[in-house]
Amino acid sequence: MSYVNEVIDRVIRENPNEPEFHQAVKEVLLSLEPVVAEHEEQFRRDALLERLVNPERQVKFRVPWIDDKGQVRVNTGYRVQFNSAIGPYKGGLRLHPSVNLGIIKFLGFEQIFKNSLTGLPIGGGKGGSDFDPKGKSDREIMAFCQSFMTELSKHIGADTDVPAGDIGTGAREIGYMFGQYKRLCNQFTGVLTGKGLPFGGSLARTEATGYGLLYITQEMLRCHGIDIAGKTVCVSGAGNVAIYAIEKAQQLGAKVVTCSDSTGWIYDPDGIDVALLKEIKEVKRARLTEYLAGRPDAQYHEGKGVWSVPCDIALPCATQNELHLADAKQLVANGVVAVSEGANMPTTEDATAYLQAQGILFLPAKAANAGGVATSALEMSQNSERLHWTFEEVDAMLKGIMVNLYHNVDDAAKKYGFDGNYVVGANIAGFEKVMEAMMAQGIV
Ligand code: NDP
Ligand code: 2IT
Repeated sequence: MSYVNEVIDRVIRENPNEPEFHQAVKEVLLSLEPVVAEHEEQFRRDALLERLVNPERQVKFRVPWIDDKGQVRVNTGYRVQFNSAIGPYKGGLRLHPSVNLGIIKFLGFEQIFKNSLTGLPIGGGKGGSDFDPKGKSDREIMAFCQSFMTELSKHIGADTDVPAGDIGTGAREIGYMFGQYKRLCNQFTGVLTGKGLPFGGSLARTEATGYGLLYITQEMLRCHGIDIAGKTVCVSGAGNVAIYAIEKAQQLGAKVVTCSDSTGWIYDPDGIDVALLKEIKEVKRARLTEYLAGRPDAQYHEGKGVWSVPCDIALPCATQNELHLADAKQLVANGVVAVSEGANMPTTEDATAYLQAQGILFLPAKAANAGGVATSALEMSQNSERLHWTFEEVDAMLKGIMVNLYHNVDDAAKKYGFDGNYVVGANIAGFEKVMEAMMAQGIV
């Protein structure tokens, strides 16, 4: 059995009931076969892959908080500090009832390679809780965030581990967590990113993941002689990533006709009204059904369905494993040319394989959505020098990072004979720097 397969088997055996983590490890390690083949003896001796798939540290903790009725509630908090070979652990905090250790490990593992691809000095980590923010009052959100940070504060720091937002964690939650960290540690440092602008946040961080997704997708299309202007785009999700992906796609002249949340989806043949979507999701925190009140010609459907709408470009921006083989087949039948992942691992293994086999341009999450964490790293830089950069400066850097990232991924794929396979390209390009750093730092 190959070294890569031995390590995959061991991961599956030693981490039962963590299917998303197995999926992420398999995808990365199988892509690395050509690099591993070049260094097999040394990697085996140094157990490089075994170290890569084992988090440096993982903490799991109780998060008690009191709801508005005076009832004590208990959630579970996690922080997985996966790999610090190239910088302090960096990655978001997910607040969603589906969160468990396996989900956080899959996200933390992906984050290692994504962060490396940005070219910035950030290691990989992820955290979160099974707390469900839906339907909670502001006071309940604050109570949860303060309790969560009371424990998390013992494990993070501006030069150790810098969390940020993810599903369910936006500017409001980061604000409450930052306030509690400062109160407990008596330090005003860049310990979190995605902060509010008055207290160390970076301009363009809110927009960064969605904007970055469009910058890199535009570059990929440009290199294949395709102009994004005039194209029809389907987006899933209606959160931070989806909203700013829709906004930038429209600025670039494309027409986005769908978005979705966990209860249903919108088809708006005239193009999604982003101002209305922001009002519903960012201000009112309401359901997508409200969209129809402002756009009577749009359609609302219960359940899933955005991938049934004909489009040139598909941008899954909601959650993992949301684009299945049947969806991929429908997209291809409808003439899709590119799929870029705004969410983390939104496309199932078989759907990815199918899209690639059909010659669809497929940009995996760790390349496509790296603009968010890249801009978080720019927020860390601004915090360190205690300066603020303008929106235009940060946005220009983000664009430069995404364009470069595309070419690094494309070059890595070509170098190993996988021209156009950006899954292989991203995994190899992300891995090479981490591997070099791990080898240089000895057995740690
Ligand atoms: P948000 O919480 O802002 O939005 C998430 C959106 O996806 C909501 O519309 C939500 O609907 C929907 N959604 C979430 N979970 C599910 C589910 N299980 N089934 C169906 N729909 C679901 O999160 P983000 O936009 O920040 O994150 C979206 C994705 O992008 C995630 O995969 C995240 O890891 C990834 N990502 C985020 C980055 C960031 O900077 N925020 C950076 C890089 C990647 P509802 O509100 O109804 O639950
Ligand atoms: O998945 C991701 O890259 C994020 N949720 C953003 C992490 C960050 O530190 O900005």
